[in-house]
Formats: sequence, structure tokens, C-alpha cells
Amino acid sequence: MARCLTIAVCQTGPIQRRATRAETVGRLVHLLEKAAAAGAEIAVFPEMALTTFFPRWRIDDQAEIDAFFEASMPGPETQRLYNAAARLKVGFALGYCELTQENDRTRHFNTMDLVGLDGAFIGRYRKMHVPGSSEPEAGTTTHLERRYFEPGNLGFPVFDYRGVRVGLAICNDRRWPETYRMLCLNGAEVALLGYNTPLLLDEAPALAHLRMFHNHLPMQAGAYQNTLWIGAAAKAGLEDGQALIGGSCIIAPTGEIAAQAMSLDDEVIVHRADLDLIEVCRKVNFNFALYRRPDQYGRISEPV
Ligand code: ING
Repeated sequence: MARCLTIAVCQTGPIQRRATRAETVGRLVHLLEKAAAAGAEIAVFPEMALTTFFPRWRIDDQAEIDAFFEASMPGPETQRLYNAAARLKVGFALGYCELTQENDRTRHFNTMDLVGLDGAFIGRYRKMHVPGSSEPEAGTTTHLERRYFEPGNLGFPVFDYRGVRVGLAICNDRRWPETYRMLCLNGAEVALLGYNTPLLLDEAPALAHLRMFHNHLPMQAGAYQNTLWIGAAAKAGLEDGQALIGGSCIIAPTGEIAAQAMSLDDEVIVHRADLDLIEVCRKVNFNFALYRRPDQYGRISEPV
């Protein structure tokens, strides 16, 4: 009997700044209900799934900035989603802006939490690769994540979810090979990630036609080279005047896209992931213990 996990990717359309948390959480609950109805056993929501992607703006007032963050998770307005997980018996990974006190300092992280099918917290990941800048730069798509978030300090943890080893990642992390390799080395079988990716790339018009290619390429390569199942959820569509790409997908350890969203709106895609495929891919090529030689990789050859 194959060992499987039915994964749902819950893509959202735009979340406008004017939307209340209650309205947005209501949309996420509805998506989780659709995922459950389709037989999902776990779901993933986008990065910053509770708010608009505010790093597209330069904001100075700290109270205005902190209004995009969650000081507790779940909080009064998000508890409804956790209750839905317990009611539906479907856990989820949720991207949100984390405001916390750590080492006597107020900290701001771009975070994703994994929640069990009983609605209880399982584990947390904080985005490691925080892109963009802290000040707007002329001629570029304004992307001020480094103004508002610290880089993550939790590494790439892997959690047990119903006997399946699940890791998390956020947006720009998906472009870096280290993300998948560290999750794989930490034992992950499934990587769940969310993203908010602008369609336009003012700073590099020559690459503008490659936005969807550069979305799927690193995830397909990462899945193949690290024998991972990947569930990737976009926040898509025209959000507060900025076009965000969709392309949410479920990718197999073979590198194949097993399911892909077709809209730029709220949409659920589901696939019954055969986890035994991981072992097949490892046997065919990616037997790390047998073929990798990390003790030798560090030798820097003399310049020729
Ligand atoms: N978004 C973008 C991403 O990596 C970005 C960051 C913007 C990268 C423009 C390249 C060009 O998909 C987030 N949120 O990381």
C-alpha cells in the first residue's frame, strides 16, 4: 500500500489593503473547506496571507507598519481558521507577518506556521532570504522587505505531520538551492511554501518575460535534486494596483508539475502525493549517502 499525503495548495487572489482581517480569514476558511471537500489532508496558504503585500510601499510610521503584523498566532481574528482546521481535520501552513518580543527586543519576521489537523501549533519558519532593499531605489520595482523584516533565525526546521516530514519556505527562499538542500538534509519529504511575486521587474526589463519560468524552474529543480514534494501557494492578481503572478503548483520529486492553478484568484488545487516516489528518485540517482562527497566539495582548486 503506497504511503501518500493529499496536498492542497490554496492560492488566493489579491488581498486589498482595505480588506479587514475578518474578511480575509473568512476567505481562507472557505478555501480550507474546499480543500477538505476535495480530500486534502494538509493545505498551504501564500506568504503574507492575511494582508496586502505592503513592502511595495515606503511607510515610516511604525504603528502603521505594525498594523500588518500579528502579535499573537492565533489571535482573536485568526482563531477562526485554526478552529476550521480542527473541524475539517485538515492542517495548514500559513504565511503571515510576525511581531514578537525576543531577547528584550521587538522583532519583525516574515513567517510561516504549520498547524495540525487538530488546529494546534506544530512549528514555525522565518524567511531566510529577505529580498529587496530598505529604501526605494530609482528605476526598480519598489520592494522594501528589508525595511520591514529581519532575516529568519530558525534555520530550515522539519516537522512531523501525521508521520510525514514537512518543511516550510517563503517566496524568495524558493529561488535558492540551499533552501531545498537544507530541508532535504534535515529529513523533509514535503516542502510547503507561499509567495507574493510581482509580475513587473522594472530593474530588468530583459528578464520580464521570464517571471513564470523563474517561478517554476527553481522549484522543479529543487524538488528533483532533493527528492521533495513541493506545494507552492501564490497570492495572485491585481493587489492595490500591483500585478502579482499566480502559477501555484504541486511539484513531484521527479520535477514534474503534478497540478497547477489556472487563475489569478482564490483557487484550490489538490494532488495525492505518493511519498514512495521519493525513494524511487533516491534509488535512481539521489542516494546522498552513497554518491555525495561533502568532505571533498570544499577543496578550492588552484586558479588555473
Ligand atoms: N517576492 C519576490 C520573489 O522572490 C523578488 C522578490 C521581487 C525577487 C522581484 C525578484 C524580483 O518572488 C518575495 N516576496 O520574495
